[in-house]
Amino acid sequence: TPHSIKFLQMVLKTLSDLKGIVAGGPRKKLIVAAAQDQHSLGAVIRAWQDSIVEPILVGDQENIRNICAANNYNIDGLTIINEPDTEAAVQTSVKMVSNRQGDILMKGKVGTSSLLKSVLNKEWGLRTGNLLSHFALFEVETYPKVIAVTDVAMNIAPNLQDKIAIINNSVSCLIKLGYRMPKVAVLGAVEMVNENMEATLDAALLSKMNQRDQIKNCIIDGPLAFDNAVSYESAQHKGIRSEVAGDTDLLLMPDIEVGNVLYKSLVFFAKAKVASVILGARVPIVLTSRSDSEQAKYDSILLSAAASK
Ligand code: COD
Repeated sequence: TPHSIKFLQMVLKTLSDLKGIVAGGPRKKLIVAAAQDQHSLGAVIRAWQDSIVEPILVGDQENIRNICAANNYNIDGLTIINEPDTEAAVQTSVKMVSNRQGDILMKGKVGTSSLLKSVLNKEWGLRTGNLLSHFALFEVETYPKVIAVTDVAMNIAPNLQDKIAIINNSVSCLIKLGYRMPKVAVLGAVEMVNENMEATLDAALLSKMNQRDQIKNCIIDGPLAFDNAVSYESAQHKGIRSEVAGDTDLLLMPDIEVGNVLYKSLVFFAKAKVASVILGARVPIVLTSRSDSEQAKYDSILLSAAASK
């Protein structure tokens, strides 16, 4: 598009482009909390063999060794800190990152809320004063580039201030991935401001704040409905004049239900590939869920390595 040419926009076409961004850089120290999980171990060991991370596995050593033996993972030379108790393994992992012994934190066989509670611990957690938010990248056949989506997993019902923080976290990450002035679509059910739909009011405010440079380093437009956010044709059909419509890099979700359902429909119905990370803490956090594939966990490690630059 003319706009992209103006800013020499660099975009990711596929998730495998992430490897080009992190390969050859310094290895990141990856702390895995409760590492006794097969898919997590498979992904971590692959990223280790690719020289992208230096893992430190915290968890049930016997269990970790058994899983690796059963799957022919060669872990000679890998650091394991034996901590069979899950809660203690999480605490140890978070404290190691607090003490600057880790560049990335990853969730193993432990519940999401248990890890997040440790991360948010006021004495030894990983707070920075920023809002923490979830950032996901999807590769889907029907869109010509990777599309980022936030927040589909952490912030339940973000208010305007939270949405600004979520955009800022995401835009900083996109810039680390090589983007300049990423295009942000603030989603609603419709593209007109409707005073009964709060998402459309927030979207209009965010767009104006962006025009006035209160939110920088990106181009925000909204409200946009999903179709005109991702399709020029739909936008033209509706007569929408927008730099973002049809060329979105980042979709901002109104709340966790919309976000999570979109996430899962992309993966289950559209067979999208996904990588995700929690941003805004002292370090990026890989917090994939049990339903994510080993490939998704691997791609999420690459994304986190890029985000930790
Ligand atoms: N960023 C920074 N600080 C936060 C955040 C955040 N996103 N959320 C809470 N805090 C801080 C608060 O300021 C407070 O000091 C403390 O943490 C506790 O806050 P609560 O009581 O509002 O939070 P919790 O502990 O009840 O819940 C925090 C969760 C992140 C666990 C909660 O928001 C949550 O359950 N989110 C949804 C997670 C989920 O179920 N995802 C499903 C898809 S995988």
